[in-house]
Order: sequence, then structure tokens, then C-alpha cells
Amino acid sequence: MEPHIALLPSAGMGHLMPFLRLAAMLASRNCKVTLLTAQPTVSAAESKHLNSFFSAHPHIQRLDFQLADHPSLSISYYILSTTSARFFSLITHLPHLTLESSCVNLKLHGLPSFSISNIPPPIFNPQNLFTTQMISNARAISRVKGVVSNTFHWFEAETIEPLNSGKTSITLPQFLPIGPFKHYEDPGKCSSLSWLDEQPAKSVVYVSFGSRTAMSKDQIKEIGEGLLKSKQKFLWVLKSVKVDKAEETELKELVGHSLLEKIEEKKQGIVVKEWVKQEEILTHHAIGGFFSHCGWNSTMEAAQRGVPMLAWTLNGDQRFNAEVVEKAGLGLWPKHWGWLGERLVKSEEIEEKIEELMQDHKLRSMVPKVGGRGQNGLGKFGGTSEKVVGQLIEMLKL
Ligand code: BUP
Repeated sequence: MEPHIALLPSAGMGHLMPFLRLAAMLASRNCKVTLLTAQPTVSAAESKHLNSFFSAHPHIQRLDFQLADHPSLSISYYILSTTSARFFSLITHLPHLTLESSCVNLKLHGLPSFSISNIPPPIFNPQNLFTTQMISNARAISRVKGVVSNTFHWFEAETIEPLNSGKTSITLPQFLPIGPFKHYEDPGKCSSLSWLDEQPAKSVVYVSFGSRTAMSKDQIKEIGEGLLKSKQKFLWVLKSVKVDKAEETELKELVGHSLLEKIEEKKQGIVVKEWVKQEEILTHHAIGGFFSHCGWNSTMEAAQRGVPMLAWTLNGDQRFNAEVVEKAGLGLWPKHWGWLGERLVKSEEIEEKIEELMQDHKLRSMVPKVGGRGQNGLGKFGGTSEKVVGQLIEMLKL
């Protein structure tokens, strides 16, 4: 008998998207899937995505879950980790760590070492709400049966192997890398794709810093000027508000009148502020590079398509993710740009790195290898991730 799997995503697009992909993946392998949808959702974008997902997947059951309810404890729990294996491995150890910002490196038994400067600053403050919640979640990890993750063995072997070796200083559940997640059918085409259709192959930089990043006007101006100076074509998705709220600011106000006029006049690129179909954009033949905040979903979307990345890590797990990108040969990471708001990154610095992203032969020859490895992971016969999916489904039947 096939297993019946209930999935419960937490709030935020960066969490919801991988859960929808996992739901579609398991349902396509004859599992019965129920998606518990926490109510109320935090944004209109989430409700819209859920509605279109359920109409495209009528065989997946929807169950609204009021946040005050408590699930039964008599069932087996698995976690879908929505970050890199590298950052997850740090989180698992948080309840047992005393972090000193004066140290350079952190060495946890059995795991590769971490640079202290890559750890998000709130983690050094035990009173911070984000930190207390992470520590409480980390304590619960030992009670789950397995940790499903949108990564693949080749991409993060140096972390995945020790996590499953039993040699870490704490006992951890099995880590199950089953990525890169494929995108599920979502009918309709977004307007920026028509502009891309007119551009030459691999000529356009796609610029997006995720759904939760609001930048200062000065920084937006430097990015715009830097893109123009680089002489590369660009498609720039710009957000002005944090945490998935509806975008109300006019584009002109967001970018600034004179910069927007300059962009329109030069016909070098387009700027949009609405939600785009990022996966379709990254698949488009005109895309030659991705200037990104290195959110883990975005990273995996670029990795599976072999799109070179320029990482600008703004907060959270992003520096850990960028380390993975850099080590795998998927992209560039100017570490000295710092966390968001730490300093103003000037247009000349952006220009220089965009040129390197689009023209560096060594980088551009390495990246297709990463894409090939990602595709192979989910190959029907012998793919490392495909084998783990089979193993997971067997575990779920028990
Ligand atoms: Br913006 C945007 N369209 O316009 P990450 C994002 N996405 O499809 P985040 C779109 O949202 P955290 C848009 O493809 C990815 O699947 C994108 O997740 C999609 O970043 C997802 O990359 C964004 O993990 O989350 O949302 O900043 O802050 O948790 O890293």
C-alpha cells in the first residue's frame, strides 16, 4: 500500500515553494498527499499560489489547519529543511553552542569548519526571538524520523556525508537529500518572458534578491547605475517591502524617476516589481547569469539549470549558501560586500562583478558541470537523489 503523507509548510514563500514541489514530487510517485494549509496565510501571494496549485493538482488533498490546533503525537514526523545542508548542520548544534564572535572559525566534531563571520548576527544574541525559536526547533530535531532536504549529494557531499556518518557530537536523524526539486505546472506566462524572447542566448543577467528584501533608495540607485555601466542586458525584479506583503509602491517611486528614464532610454534592461515566474525565467535561453541573494530555493533553481550566480548575501542562511555556491564552482561571491545595510555597495563594484559574471571563461566553463550533476541526481536510473526518494517512500510506509 502506498503511504499517505501529510505536509505542513510554515509561513513565507521561501518555505511554501519547496513544500509545493515536494508535494507534487511525491504525488507523481503514487503517494497519497495531503497539504495542511495554515490559516490565515501571511500574504495574498501565498493564498494565490495555494489556489493555483490545488487547481493544477486536484489529486492532492487540501486541509485547512487553524494555527491554534495541535497535531496528534502518535504519528511519525519528518522535517523538510528549506536551507542548505551546511546551514542545517549549524542549526542542529545551536542548543549546545556558546558562540564567541571574537573567534575566526567554528569547528564542530565531524563537520567541515564554519567561518564565524558567516553566521547571521542575531544568532550571537540568545535573547533574540529568531534565535530562541531556532534553538527550540533545533531541540525538536532529534525527535523526528528523518530530515528531507532540497539538495543533492554531489553539491554538498562534505556536509551530507558527516551528517549521516553517526560521527557528529550529537545524535541526528537520517538526512535525506532529494533535490534539486523540479518545478510543478503552473499555467500562464509572465510578461517579462516576452521581452526575454527577443534577447540573444545567454545575454541577460537576471537580478532578484528574493521576496523578503527591502533595500534603501541609495542602494537601489547604485545597483541600477552598476547594471547600466556593465553594458549587460538585465531583467531586474525589485521589491520594496519586507515579508511577503502586497507591493504598493509605484515602480517610478521605487527606482527613482531619472534612473528609470535612463533604463528605458538605453533599452538595456527592464525592471519589474510584481511576482515573476522565476523558474521559467531561469530556464529561458536568454538568461546568462543570476545576481541573487542566495536564498536556498533560488540557489537550487540556478544549480539545476547551470546558471552562473553572483551572490550578494543579505541576511539569514545566505552566506552559508554562498559558500556552497563558491565551492561547487557555480558562482562568484564578493564577501566584502557584507550583510544588507552594512555599507553602501557602489555602482563601480557592481559593474565589475556583473562583467566578471557574464565574461569570466573559467567560471562559465565550470557551471554546466554543476547543472549536469544536478540533473543526474534526479535521473530515473541511478540518480543519487532518486535513490533517496525511493528510500524515503519505503520509510514512510512503515
Ligand atoms: Br521574488 C520571487 N518569483 O518574483 P528563496 C521569488 N520567486 O517565483 P526568499 C518567484 O520564490 P528566504 C518572484 O523562485 C524561489 O522559489 C523563487 O525563495 C520564488 O528566497 C522562492 O530563494 C524564493 O529561498 O526566502 O523568499 O528570500 O528569505 O527564506 O531565503
